[in-house]
Amino acid sequence: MNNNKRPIIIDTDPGIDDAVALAAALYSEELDIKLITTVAGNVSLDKVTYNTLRLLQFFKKEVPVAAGADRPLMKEPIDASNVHGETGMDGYAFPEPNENLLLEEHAVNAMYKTIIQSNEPITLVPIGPLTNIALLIRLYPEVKVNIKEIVLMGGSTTRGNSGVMAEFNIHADPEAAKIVFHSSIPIVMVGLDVGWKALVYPEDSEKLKTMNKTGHMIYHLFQKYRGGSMKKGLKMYDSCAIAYLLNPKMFTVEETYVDIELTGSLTAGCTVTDLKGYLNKPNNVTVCLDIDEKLFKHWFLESLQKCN
Ligand SMILES: [Ca+2]
Repeated sequence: MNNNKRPIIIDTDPGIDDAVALAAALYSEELDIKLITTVAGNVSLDKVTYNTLRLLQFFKKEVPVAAGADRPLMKEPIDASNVHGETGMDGYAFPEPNENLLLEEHAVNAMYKTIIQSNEPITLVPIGPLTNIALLIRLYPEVKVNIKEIVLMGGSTTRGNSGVMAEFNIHADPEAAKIVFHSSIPIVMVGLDVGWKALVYPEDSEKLKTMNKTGHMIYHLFQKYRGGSMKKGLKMYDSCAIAYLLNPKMFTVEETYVDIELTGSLTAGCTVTDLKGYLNKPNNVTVCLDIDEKLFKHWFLESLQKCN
């Protein structure tokens, strides 16, 4: 194993765009995925865990998987099967999963052990609701010293995709997001501002179809994905978090203060991003404001080219 690889834990809810992000991460020479944890989000915990195991079997990659929270901390779950299909990954006949990769322990305990035992600080990459990460911080605050940063897909500095002002992952569990954003761990928010520009068009999808086995699989998932439309571009939200890990230079970022609206009658789940300093609070987040679309597209296709 290459010791220069960056150790990460991915917390995920596959989800079609999660599946694409996992492909890019699993075949990267620069990332060492120590653990994959699952969280209820796009679809139920059982389904996202099953999907994660099916993906690993498809990729022939052996990474331990631990199932986490089956619901948000406080609110009722939001169902996103209208975006990702009934199973969360409709459109492709996957092999049966390798259940041996599934740990018996809860995701939060598995994360704790992985972080505490690591010689090098771990980067957390949540690409679903932040329930597991919030529980980890509350149950085991001692892990903070060995977390390098949290690079998360979520939030928006402008409008939402789940509520008028709320992005799905934050909206799904705003209380968890509040705990994470106030944890004092360095946070990079890779949200809708960049996800809306990380687009895959029909001509890109056609390239994937014949690229390799993974490209073929993703091509078929894309036929069922409602994160945008193929004509106007499919949004690769979760892949942006992986892109940031590997190539932060393609992003325009700003350090600022971000808080989560919990009680707004119309705006609960909004990531209130104080770019002009009205709240006079210390910066707690590095916010991605823009992405170089051409560099992203190049990185995206090149990453999937490396897959089986
Ligand atoms: Ca996701």
